[in-house]
Amino acid sequence: MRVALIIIVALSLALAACGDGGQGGATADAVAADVGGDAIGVDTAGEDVGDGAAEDALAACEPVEVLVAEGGGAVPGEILHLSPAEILRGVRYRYTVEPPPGGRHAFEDDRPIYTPTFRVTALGTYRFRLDVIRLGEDEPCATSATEVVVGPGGGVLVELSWRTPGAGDATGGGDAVRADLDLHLAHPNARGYDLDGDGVGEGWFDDRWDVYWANLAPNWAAAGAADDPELFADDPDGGGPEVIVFAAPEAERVYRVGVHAWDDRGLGPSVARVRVVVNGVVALDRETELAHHDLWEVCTVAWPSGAVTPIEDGTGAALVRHEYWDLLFGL
Ligand SMILES: [Ca+2]
Ligand SMILES: [Ca+2]
Ligand SMILES: [Ca+2]
Repeated sequence: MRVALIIIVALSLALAACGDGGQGGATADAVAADVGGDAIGVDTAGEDVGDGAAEDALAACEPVEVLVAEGGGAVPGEILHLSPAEILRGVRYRYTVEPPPGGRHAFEDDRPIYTPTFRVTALGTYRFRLDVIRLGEDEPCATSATEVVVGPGGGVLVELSWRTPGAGDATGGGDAVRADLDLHLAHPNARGYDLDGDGVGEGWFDDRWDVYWANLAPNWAAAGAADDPELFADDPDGGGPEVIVFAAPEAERVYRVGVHAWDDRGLGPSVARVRVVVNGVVALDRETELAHHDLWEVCTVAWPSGAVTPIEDGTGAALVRHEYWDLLFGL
């Protein structure tokens, strides 16, 4: 094992050194390889570490275990470091990933590399596969896989998913094109726009104090990112999930969670589902139907108590502001 790791490190350095210069020949251009389905991976592109491996056309082919330095569990936002348990001669390796719904497919570094890194952003199980492929061939001669389960971790995690019945999408699964809903998390400093005319901004779309698709990872509280929230990605046409992780909220603050129906794509209303997880425990799990441009003010989250309180409209129903956007432009 020790020898194998030294080889991996040396090889990574060698690949890094020739990554962009073109001197590396075979490795320079062959990067992300689509192997069909949703899996997109990184490939070692035929780079060979053995001496005299050219004669290894019939090299022994066997599954090579994928090692994950962080182990079998992770939290959203964590970067995983993958490596092969050993390096065989006369073959190349290809990594691919099957993420849970809403998870991204791309590795952090798409150069040919034996030791790729991958950032997990969705809750659920990621399956990493390592194909062993004989040089000059396309199909793997051996494959292994390992799984990493991503759980919510500490602090606050907010997850939005949705289904759009008008898209023939009864379950939220599959590849149907759906409406575009957006998750928001507003800081108490957020002002945004005053669209109800009461003289106080509602906070949504504040370019510094609302976390949403145009403000994915603001710097709040102290310098540095440790106390900042992050929205990992905007999903424009799937069913989500969109996930905001806020591992270390500031004390004595009350934050608000919102969902805006940005574009129904002519498919009619969607059913939005929001889950708020506080220190690993689901504190709120609610659904509300939203029409085009509706804005659902979902709940408040107080810190450090972790209290999650649904926002209601005075009759006990969810507070949904209608045409929240049209008004902004006087439409
Ligand atoms: Ca979206
Ligand atoms: Ca207002
Ligand atoms: Ca900060």
